[in-house]
Amino acid sequence: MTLSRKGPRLEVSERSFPVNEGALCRKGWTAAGLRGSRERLTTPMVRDRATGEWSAATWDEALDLIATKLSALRDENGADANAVFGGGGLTNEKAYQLGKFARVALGTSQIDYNGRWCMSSAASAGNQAFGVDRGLPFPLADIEQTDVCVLVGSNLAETMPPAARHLDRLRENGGRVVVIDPRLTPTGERADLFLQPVPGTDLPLALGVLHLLDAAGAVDEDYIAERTTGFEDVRRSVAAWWPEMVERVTGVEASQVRELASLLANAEKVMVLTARGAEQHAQGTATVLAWLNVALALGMPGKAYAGYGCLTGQGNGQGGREHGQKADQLPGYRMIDDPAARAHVAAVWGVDPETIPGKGRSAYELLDALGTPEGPKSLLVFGSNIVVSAPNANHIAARLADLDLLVVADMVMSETAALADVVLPVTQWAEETGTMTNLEGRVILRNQAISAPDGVRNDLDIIAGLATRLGAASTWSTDPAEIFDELRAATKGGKADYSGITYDRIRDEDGVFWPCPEGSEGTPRMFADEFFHADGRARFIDVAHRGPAEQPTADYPLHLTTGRVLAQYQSGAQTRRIKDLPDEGAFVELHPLLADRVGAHDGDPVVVRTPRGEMKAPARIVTTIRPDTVFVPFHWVGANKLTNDALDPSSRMPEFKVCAAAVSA
Ligand SMILES: Nc1nc2c(c(=O)[nH]1)N[C@H]1C(S)=C(S)[C@@H](COP(=O)(O)OP(=O)(O)OC[C@H]3O[C@@H](n4cnc5c(=O)[nH]c(N)nc54)[C@H](O)[C@@H]3O)O[C@H]1N2
Ligand SMILES: Nc1nc2c(c(=O)[nH]1)N[C@H]1C(S)=C(S)[C@@H](COP(=O)(O)OP(=O)(O)OC[C@H]3O[C@@H](n4cnc5c(=O)[nH]c(N)nc54)[C@H](O)[C@@H]3O)O[C@H]1N2
Ligand SMILES: [Mo]
Repeated sequence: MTLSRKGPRLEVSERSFPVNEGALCRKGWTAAGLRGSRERLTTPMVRDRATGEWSAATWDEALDLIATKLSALRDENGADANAVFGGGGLTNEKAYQLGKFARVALGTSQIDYNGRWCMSSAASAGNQAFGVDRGLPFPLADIEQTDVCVLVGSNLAETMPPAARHLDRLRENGGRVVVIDPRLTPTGERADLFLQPVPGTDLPLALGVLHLLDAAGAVDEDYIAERTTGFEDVRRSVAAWWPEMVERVTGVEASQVRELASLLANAEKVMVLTARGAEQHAQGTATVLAWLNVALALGMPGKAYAGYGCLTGQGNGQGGREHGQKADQLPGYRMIDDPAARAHVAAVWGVDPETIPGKGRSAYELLDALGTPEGPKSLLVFGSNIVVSAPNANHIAARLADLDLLVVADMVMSETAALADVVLPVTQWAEETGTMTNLEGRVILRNQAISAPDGVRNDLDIIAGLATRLGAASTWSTDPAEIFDELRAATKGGKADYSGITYDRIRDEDGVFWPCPEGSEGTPRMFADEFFHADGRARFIDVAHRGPAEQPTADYPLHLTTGRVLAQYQSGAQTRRIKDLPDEGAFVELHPLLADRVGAHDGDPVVVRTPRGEMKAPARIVTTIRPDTVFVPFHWVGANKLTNDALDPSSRMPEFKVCAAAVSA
């Protein structure tokens, strides 16, 4: 993709790049629409708490005000009084610098980011099973060469449209596609086998599939013996999961469970890919582990054109989780409670390891603590629209209101920015340079193509401006190339080792895959010889089905699930402001049988209630959804007033994908 400036308009044109072959989705083609838009913020704004009125401020005024307040809060309440919230859309350089800013300039442990709501369950499962978390341990295009590709809770035809071609080519090559989703989506329409479980039951489905594979003698005993540990416990626990029992729990017919198992048993190469449908649950990690166990039992991970992968979401969803904006991590996917990791990173930062704080609260727990006696008193937000995208959003809005200081850096007045005390206008993608790490672990470089509007600043300038005002130790470059060099040193020897990657190499090679120590060519395909645990083996982990945290009741008899539509992105902060994209508004998808029961008519408003809140939106009556389930997209304010904030015990992922609900006309 190249960008050129033709008059005042920015044009996006095709460029062949190995990952997308020049293709973009509709949102990509129209992304330049925000450039020059009246919606763009171009001056720092300060809000008067008493009157609610906004006034423009100079950058010095705004940054001085923030730094003074942060220092005062720290003096009065300790360093953890200040908190930071980042995003998986930030470049690696920004994510790195934000993590360093929190630990060094603020001295706070309280930093986390929206990736915790994205692929953290898959990350946690990958770390447990493989000893490392790289979304796809192989290039995306490998999909075309497998025999059976199982998509568990992914609607990639609408969420990664350029990638849908790989499914089409796989089928042209004679391969099969399996899609598991409570809704028959455009992705499901591409499937040879489509299974439609009750939301939150992918885990028992996997147990049932493994039961059948084992009973049929289709597990790879040699691979299990040579490359893994822990299978015997898993074998024992799947023994009870007969197809008829799976049918009772999941709503998937026993014959379909058998069909899936036989498809897998007869394939040489199997790829199991999970996405948010399977992962955004209070048992998300266990669910991914259950599917990973299926892949391991078949001997797939490490085999060419086969294995397990997570379809990571945001532009920099992968890099965003490697460089230290997560509460428990330091750069290079190092853990913050590991003394050797602390010593290494402290040396790069030029600080005493003792001064680096420990592990902080996870995203939802952090937001839940804001403004409480024990919690942070300020929050700096970079790259997230929390009040739309956090679960149980009414509660989170109330927590934000109790803060002494809320600062939001954004390019538009998002719903969260509108609640802030200070809003800082930032540059967007085409106006800045930086690296991102895509879902394949490929580090790519996004070059600045055009100059930024007058008055806006890069996040890196804001971080440096605040760090300097706070009298922080270390150095605070604003040059992405310089920060990338520091990041390389900080990641050296870590799991996500970038030390052999340079901007020049990325340019020359169309991206470089980590791990890439100095002198390495990079690693497009992982696990061919060994996994990342010390003994080189993968782990089977025995998991049991508990079911969603909130079960239907007489008052809330339905399952509510949430997700995405093609034309909108995330909280909609950017896409709802782009005129070339249809802004249809929220809707409630329900089956005709359910619509009849509650007296709903297509297009007429219905009310959805859960124990946490309610919303009203037009009904969209479709035969493609289970009759016991309703679906609401989360791009518009509303869906997250309903969602449950139950968290996964290991990833701390909220249960966005299922809760109990009632619908009325
Ligand atoms: N158009 C568009 N594309 C996007 C984004 C966007 O906002 N808009 N966001 C990006 C980001 S950050 C992400 S994380 C990805 C997400 O990409 P996906 O994971 O593909 O997107 P979702 O729509 O959240 O969920 C996928 C599917 O899960 C199904 N589902 C719901 N509950 C369950 C369940 O219990 N089990 C199973 N098996 N399926 C279930 C939903 O019906 C939905 O079709 O998309 C990325 N791409
Ligand atoms: N119910 C429900 N809720 C969900 C989900 C779901 O499936 N269902 N999915 C979850 C998932 S997977 C995700 S990833 C989250 C995403 O939800 P959010 O974290 O809210 O993500 P965005 O809407 O992308 O918000 C990014 C904000 O940052 C701004 N921004 C973009 N780039 C930059 C930048 O470089 N610097 C700065 N300072 N700002 C920038 C944008 O204008 C926008 O306001 O939502 C989660 N919430
Ligand atoms: Mo995401």
